Amino acid sequence: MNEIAPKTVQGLAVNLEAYWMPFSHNRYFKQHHERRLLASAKGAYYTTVEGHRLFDCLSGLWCIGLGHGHPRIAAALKAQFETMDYSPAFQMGYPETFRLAERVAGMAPAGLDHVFFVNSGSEAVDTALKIALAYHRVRGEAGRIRFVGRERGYHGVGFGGISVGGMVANRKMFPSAQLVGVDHLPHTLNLSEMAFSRGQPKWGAHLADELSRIVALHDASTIAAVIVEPMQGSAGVIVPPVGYLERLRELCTQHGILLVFDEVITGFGRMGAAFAAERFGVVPDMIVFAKGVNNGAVPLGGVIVRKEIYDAFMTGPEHLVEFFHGYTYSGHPMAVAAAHATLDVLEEEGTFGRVRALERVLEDAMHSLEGEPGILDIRNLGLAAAVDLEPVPGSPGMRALRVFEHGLREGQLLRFTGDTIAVGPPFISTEQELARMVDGIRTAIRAARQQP
Ligand code: PXG
Ligand code: PLP
Repeated sequence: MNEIAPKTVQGLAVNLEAYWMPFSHNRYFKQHHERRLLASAKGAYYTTVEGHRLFDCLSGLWCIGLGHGHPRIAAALKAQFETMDYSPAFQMGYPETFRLAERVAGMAPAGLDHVFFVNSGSEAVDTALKIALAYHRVRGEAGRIRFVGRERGYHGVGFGGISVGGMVANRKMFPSAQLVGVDHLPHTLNLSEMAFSRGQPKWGAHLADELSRIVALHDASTIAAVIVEPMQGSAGVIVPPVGYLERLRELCTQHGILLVFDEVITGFGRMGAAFAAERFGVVPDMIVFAKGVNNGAVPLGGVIVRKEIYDAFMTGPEHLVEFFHGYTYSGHPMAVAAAHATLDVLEEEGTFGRVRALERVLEDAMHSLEGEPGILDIRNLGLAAAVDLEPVPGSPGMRALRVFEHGLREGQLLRFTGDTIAVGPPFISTEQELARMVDGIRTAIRAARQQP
């Protein structure tokens, strides 16, 4: 028997102790779980175990743009389970998975037309990095082994992803386990130049030229790929400066380096387009996706690659495996079914246009917080925005935690990380809901300032 002292939630037959929660303050949560245990969800709202309704200000963790419990997705999942719950991914096929690959490729910029399926953003990132290394190798450029990521980038938690990622807390425990040969571009957030920018900041395109420095240092012939989030999500909605991604593209093309866009957050509608690549008019060589592809219903991710990349692997005896990589659940039929239903709804309801219209509403509402006490910056793009708060002196992270907790009392489930509050509301949100959300944030910010 396990002797750990139980911390039972009053009135609920649940002991919180055994579950080691991901990316969470476990001890604090287990003592302060009021309004934080969720019982159910429908549309843009959760209901807590105490019966409070919470507006889902981050669409889950950026993944359920169409809202919870969408009837089309529910029906697709039920039908799929009854037809075929699982099919082996290796050396066998399921037509719906092939059809999904074609659909996803059809939404990507021209030229990106082959899709590898995985089950999460982290797996998708590691897959893209492996494809990059193997691609250069099969083409006889085995010396291209280096990667370039970016400060404050988030590329999941695989060993590859934390290596190219730029969040020190995610990296510092694992120096021995990181890929060798990774450089990081500087991040583009500079408040003295761009605080309170609406949409893309005008300053900062020159920061892409740091890639030239890295190339000059190591020589292009050693660099496999550059990976960036077109808009940095987890770091708190850091929006690319005008011209920045274009410059990265030029430099990568000039030096034969693959450009990978990690669109785990930006893909499938968040930017008011199928992909940020489309929104910014910059075409990478690979797109990493997850989350929104099937509205977060069943874990699913993937990598979209250019034909030339796929074709480079298609050599050697035809009866042999070309790429030794894949997951038990690659292209899981349940995930695929949820994706078809999601893409049907996105298309039929013209969701990307709706996001573009709501973007202006969210921008105005969020920037109306400027002038509230202790706000250092407000940023936005697509249906995403963030507010940087002045930290409580000597206690980083405390201010945003307090705003988060006051937000719960205001009926708003906010996302906080460090002293940044991020929002990415569902695509189905109404203008009134966005206004209420921002009112809730305003009240929460003021209330948090009252605490010592
Ligand atoms: N790349 C990017 C750009 C991401 O945003 C991942 C990879 C990893 O995906 P998985 O599925 O392995 O978690 C992500 C995930 C937040 C938040 O609050 C962001 C993510 C996950 C959870 C919370 O910003 N991004
Ligand atoms: N570990 C063991 C022992 C396995 O047999 C497998 C898959 O067969 C894995 C790990 C990898 O699991 P997955 O394919 O779900 O990533």
